[in-house]
Amino acid sequence: MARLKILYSPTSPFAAKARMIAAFGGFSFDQVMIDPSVQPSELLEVNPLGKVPVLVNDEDAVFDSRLITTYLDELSVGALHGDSPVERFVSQKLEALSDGVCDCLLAHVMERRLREPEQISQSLLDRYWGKVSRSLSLLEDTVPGLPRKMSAGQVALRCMLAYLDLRFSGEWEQGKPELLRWQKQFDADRPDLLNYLPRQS
Ligand SMILES: N[C@@H](CCC(=O)N[C@@H](CS)C(=O)NCC(=O)O)C(=O)O
Repeated sequence: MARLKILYSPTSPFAAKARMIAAFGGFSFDQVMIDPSVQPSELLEVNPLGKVPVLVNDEDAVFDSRLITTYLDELSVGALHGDSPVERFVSQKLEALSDGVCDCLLAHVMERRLREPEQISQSLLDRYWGKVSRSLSLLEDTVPGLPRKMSAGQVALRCMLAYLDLRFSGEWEQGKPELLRWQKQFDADRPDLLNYLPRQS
């Protein structure tokens, strides 16, 4: 198989997830760091949406991150989401929820970053945070029941928690002992994957 290349930015939770899932699946890949805020031609040539991550092989460019997971899962004959239909559904749902939280967190960051202070909509920020907060409560109840065997969905969850730590440190952890415990266990189980977590460049 042709060598894979993943275009990423260091702070992106979606790009972190794509790289981590590729590593989790045992794929070798090259990483190309991109600054999507300047929409470089190298990015637009492979993704007209101008977003990272993009996975590139000899034949095609794959985006968005959920499709990258699906693509890598198919190449691994289903090893990333799990064997049984139930396992696969649990993993895919966890990925969908984690990605949805990242969408809200990113929108929250952008609302504050791109607008003049007097134009920032507090009701929009509250709406985004409500979605995040409800999702974290559901995950707090869910993680104790997750299997120890790691799945792509669990990798997506770990990336989402790392993005919370990066942008909302001190604002989400209260009342979340199970999530914090789960995160610690993930890090102990797979220290090799932690290099890819979103971080300030
Ligand atoms: N749903 C997409 C979201 C990707 C995304 O929003 N990427 C951000 C970085 S976190 C980006 O590239 N933004 C640049 C832009 O929107 O112009 C995915 O899962 O890949």
